[in-house]
Formats: sequence, structure tokens, C-alpha cells
Amino acid sequence: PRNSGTGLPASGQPLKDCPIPSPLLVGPVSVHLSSPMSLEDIRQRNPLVLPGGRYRPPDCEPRHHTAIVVPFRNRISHLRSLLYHLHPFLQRQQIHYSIYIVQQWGNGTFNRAKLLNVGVREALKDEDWSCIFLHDVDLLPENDHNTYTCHKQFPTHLSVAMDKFRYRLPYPQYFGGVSAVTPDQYMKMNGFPNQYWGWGGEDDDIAARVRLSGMKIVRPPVAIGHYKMIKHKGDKGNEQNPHRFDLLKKTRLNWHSDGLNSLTYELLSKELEPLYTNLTVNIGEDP
Ligand code: UDH
Ligand code: NGS
Repeated sequence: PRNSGTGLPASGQPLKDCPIPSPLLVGPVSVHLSSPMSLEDIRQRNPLVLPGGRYRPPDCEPRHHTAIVVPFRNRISHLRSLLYHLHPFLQRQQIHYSIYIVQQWGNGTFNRAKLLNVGVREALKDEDWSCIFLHDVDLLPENDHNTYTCHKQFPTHLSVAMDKFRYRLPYPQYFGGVSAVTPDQYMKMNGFPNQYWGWGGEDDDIAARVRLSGMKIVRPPVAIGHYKMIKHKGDKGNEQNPHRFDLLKKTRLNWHSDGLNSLTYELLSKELEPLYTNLTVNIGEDP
């Protein structure tokens, strides 16, 4: 156990760096999609997770500090499955992490990329995260060798082999599902677009920003980047965005002016729930 305050374990000796790879990894895991457990049961299975969904390995000094940002509205059963699965998964990787749920307030059209921008900005107010994960609520990683850490130079796309795409990329530029950036990479690409209201295209815009800002996308091997998607119907309030193709034509012109530097929102609440930090945010409406 740690002495709170000193950052040292009770012995008084500094902790040794966590070993690479983590000895706790198990490789491929089978993912349960049947009725998810209650939040209380999940909490009891994860006694070392602190309020806000925070965790540090107790026996070694973590080399990675990762915030997981999840855009969210009205998917509570998916959230329970994700938390049930992700907490033990991340603990086996021996990283320091925290899970942020960014909940869009109201019934207006959903805006995934803008919620991700909010999540990044709010998470960085808490800690100097070395890595930020952008994580759909309905995707469960199936192999813990898929580490939730960042590449030093380039943004990472993690969900390269989803069951619904028969475990391969649907198209070479695909950047949806689960991806990761360092704060520097995020700044370099001026964050994500704020103008994509409704379903589709925002992930393609983000991929285009990576290239336009002089970076490229890195990916884990297909054998490791396996994900199961929880099956569901389209959401009310997230209908296909009819403007997405027009917007995508203008990414080259717009990425400098629309993004992190034009982000406005109202944070309505921030609650440290037992298994996650719950941010409720008014991001405005589709103009
Ligand atoms: N999300 C919510 N609530 C919503 C909409 C989206 O939480 O009402 C979040 C959630 O994290 C989800 C992500 O945004 O995983 C992306 O949502 P999406 O609907 O764009 O993508 P997903 O892969 O579904 O979940 C694809 C469409 C499925 C309907 C098939 C009909 N074409
Ligand atoms: C593309 C969308 C992406 C989307 C991907 C996979 O066509 O936003 O399909 O969609 N791009 C545009 O619409 C421009 S999925 O099969 O998951 O529904 O992520």
C-alpha cells in the first residue's frame, strides 16, 4: 500500500518501474455480451479503482498515464459492459488510468467529435495525461496485448479488427471506434471537428487532420487489435448527417479554424462516480 501524500509505498522505498511487458497479461480473452452486471457488482470486483474511475498499479511505478474518453448518451447497458470489461483489462496492463464519460445533455442531435474535444480538455485539467484514448462505448477489446498507451510521434488507431467488419479494416483510412493521441499530437491537429452533427464522417475528418498536420496513423497488428461490438440499432438523435460529404470536402480548408481552438461548451456537472468520471455537458445544437 501507498502512503498517501508522499507518493511512496508504505515501506518508504520508491516503487520500481512497472516491467515491460506486464506479467499480468493473458492475451486473447473471451468477451461476455450477455446481460451486464450492476455497477455495484462491478465496483466490488474492482476494489482498487478509486472514485472517478481512477487507478494506479499498487506495486510498481506506471510508465503510462492514460485517460479514456467515452462519448455518451443513453447507452447505460453498453456502459456497464464496457466498465465490467475495461477495468480489469487496463489493470492487467499496469498503467495509471482514468475513465471519463462525456455525456451530451438534452435531446439535440448527437455530436461525437465535439464530445471528444470536451473530454480531452476536461481530462487534461485533472492530470498531465501522457495519452488520451477516444473510445466508443460499445467496443470491447479482446486481447490485452493491445496496450492502451500512445505512440510517441503519431496518432494510433486501435480498433483495426472489429467482429462486425469480419476482423479487418472496412477501408484503409478507417479511424473510427477506438483511437489514441498524445496531448501534443492532439494540439498539432487542432483537435477534432465541432461541426459534425449526427452520424458519420467525423472519424474520417479526424483521419484527414492527422495527415494534413503532417502526421500518419499507426496501428497494432490485426491479430491483436480485435474488438467485439455490442450490437444495437441506430440511436434516436443520431441520424445520418446529410452534410457529412460536403464537410469532408472542406476539411483541408477548415481544420485550422474549426477544432480545439474554436471549442465552446458549458460543463453542467462533473461527478466522481465509483467507476468513472461523469461529465455532463451542453454542447449546443446543430445550427
Ligand atoms: N453514442 C452514444 N449515444 C448515442 C449515439 C452515439 O453514446 O445516442 C456514442 C457511443 O459511444 C457510440 C459512439 O457514440 O459507440 C458512436 O456511435 P455510432 O452510432 O456512430 O456508432 P456505432 O458504431 O453504431 O455505435 C453504428 C450505427 C449502428 C446502426 C446501424 C444502422 N445503420
Ligand atoms: C463510413 C463513415 C464513417 C463510419 C464508417 C463505418 O462510411 O463515419 O463508414 O460505419 N463515413 C462517412 O459516412 C463519410 S459503420 O459500418 O460502423 O456503420 O465510421
